[in-house]
Amino acid sequence: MSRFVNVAAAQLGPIARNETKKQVVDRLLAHLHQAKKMDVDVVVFPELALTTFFPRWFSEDISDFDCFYETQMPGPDTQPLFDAAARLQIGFYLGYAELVIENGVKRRFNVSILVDKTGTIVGKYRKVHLPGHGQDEPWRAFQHLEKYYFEPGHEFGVWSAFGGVMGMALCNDRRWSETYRVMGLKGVEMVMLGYNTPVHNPPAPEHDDLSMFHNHLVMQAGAYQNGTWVVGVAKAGSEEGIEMIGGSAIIAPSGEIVAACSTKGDELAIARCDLDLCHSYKSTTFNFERHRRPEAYGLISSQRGAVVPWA
Ligand code: CDT
Repeated sequence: MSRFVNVAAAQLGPIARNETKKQVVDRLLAHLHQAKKMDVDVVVFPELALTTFFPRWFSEDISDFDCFYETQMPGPDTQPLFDAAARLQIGFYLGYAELVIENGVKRRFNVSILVDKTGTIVGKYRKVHLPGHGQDEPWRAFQHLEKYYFEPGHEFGVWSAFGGVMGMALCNDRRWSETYRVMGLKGVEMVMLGYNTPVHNPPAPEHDDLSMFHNHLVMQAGAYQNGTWVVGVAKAGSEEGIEMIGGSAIIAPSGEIVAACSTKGDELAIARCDLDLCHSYKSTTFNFERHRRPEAYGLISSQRGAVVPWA
């Protein structure tokens, strides 16, 4: 049996700080139109795909940056994406910054949504693993203030869409095996994730040369170990003087990369993904019911940091 989903990894080149949301949405619409010509079912955009990666700058008053957040989805700037989805009969995953008022309190999250071919939101995910730091650290060549600009989400979900079990994650989530495993335990067949990864990591410059290797390593391992497709999509290139990795890739449940972007600009990588390929991994090597030993994994959910038992 085969259940095919045609997927596009819709990489974006840099988004300038002064680029308007309308200009960015026009770039996303160009991707949707081009993807439709190639019979794509769902287009995956990057993390924070509507703006520049603003957590690289500190502002004493957090609300100075409220212009980078969406207070409604769809909103006036993003409605054309939903209209195009319904008109073209094409779905999309979109990462953006969310600002909501809940119980009278302003809350900010780094989120993604999954939109189906009717232009309806079928799921929303709030990023769990926020990297970087929560205070101004001016010694850095540039900052990574996600812990300042966002609250963490608390759940990895899956949604029924495009004929399969779809999961969502965002950027740093892809480095953590727990991300994929929790979705794997919910039967995920395709994990969509957008990312913004600078080549240079100020606290660990010795890793810089390995940034692309690590990018693919974690996504390929997550795919194989959970028998799932993974679609990882970058915002790439030199954004406000910061070099971001590209390397957007579509990865099969075998762990193999089956399509990838080769530039640092706006580019589509497309693959015909058979969701039934997941079965051969989920029912053999990674038959969870048969082989997992949760009784040996208690620390994974009860303890955060590493503790040497005899120290
Ligand atoms: N956006 C995001 O999550 N980026 C991180 C950068 C880590 S370096 C502080 C990533 O994991 O790629």
